[in-house]
Amino acid sequence: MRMEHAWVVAIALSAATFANASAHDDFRSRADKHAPAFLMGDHVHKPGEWMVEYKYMNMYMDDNRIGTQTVSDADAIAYGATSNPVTNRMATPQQMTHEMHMLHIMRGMTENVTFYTMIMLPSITMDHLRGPGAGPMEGTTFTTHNSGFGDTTLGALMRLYTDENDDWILNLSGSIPTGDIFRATSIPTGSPTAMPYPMRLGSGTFNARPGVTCKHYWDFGSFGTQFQTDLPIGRNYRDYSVSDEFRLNQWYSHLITDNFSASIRVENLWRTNFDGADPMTTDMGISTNVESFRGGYWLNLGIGASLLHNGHLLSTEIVPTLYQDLNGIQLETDWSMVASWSKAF
Ligand SMILES: [Cu+2]
Repeated sequence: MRMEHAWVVAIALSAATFANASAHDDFRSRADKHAPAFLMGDHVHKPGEWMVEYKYMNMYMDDNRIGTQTVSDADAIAYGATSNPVTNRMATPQQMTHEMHMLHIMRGMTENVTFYTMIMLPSITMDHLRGPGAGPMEGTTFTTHNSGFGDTTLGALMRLYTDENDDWILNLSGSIPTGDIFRATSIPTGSPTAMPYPMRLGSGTFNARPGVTCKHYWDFGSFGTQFQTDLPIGRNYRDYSVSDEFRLNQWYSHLITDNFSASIRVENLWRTNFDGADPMTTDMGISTNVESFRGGYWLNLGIGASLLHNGHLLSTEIVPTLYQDLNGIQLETDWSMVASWSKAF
């Protein structure tokens, strides 16, 4: 094809897309215009339009699990005495609360390209029980806490295809390592020791975060499917890298009215173990320092609702974990919840 012809085709295609987009605004202005609250990267904005979202997430983890089996704190310490590698000699984690405040800003650049950023503020609390390695302190408990900036995500959402009822959106994004990965605490032993892996605020690496979302709208609701990854590139300055993460989601949102919807979502989540090792965690006195005890599979259910009022979108989701199969011994995830406010300008 000659160059002039290519331009004519390109202009005609973008004109067609633009015409379509204006004609099918109805479906994209209802309570189900965004995916359920936990998800991101599922929609684009009009050129020049901004969106601001505040999101609060809370993940609650209580009790340890070996593979698919929940165990007591005493059994967690006993398991660590013979596991490969040996661990939990100093202490075992008992429970963790992982809170996250997130600011999400989007801006439509063209009809089919939207830029976005996510700024994260995690707040992490973990309770522990001391083991036989703690000598006279064995059987006592302690709590550690960490909070601050997490990693920051930047990206572009590219709408590959759209018609009256459908959107296909490619998420090209990555995170930059703004979250601290090396803080010490004196709480467990009286002298400074490095925070274990799950207590750290960031990955320490640049991560690639590609994903893809397909949505289909009906008069009565919408269906979506999303594949989203989080892939650390290389190792961080502490000489390790966190899990590769793969999330596959399917959801259905049902419109009760145009301004109120209820959703059900199923998430499959896979994580690999960590690579490398922080030199400060080679003493694996606690299972949260073991790189080979980080991966696994989780099956999550999301039950959500969204309310659209005067342009404000309020969304919430309760996310029980239905099934999980964890490498080695780890804290099990019981449930998560998320609440979000967003508005487009
Ligand atoms: Cu948005």
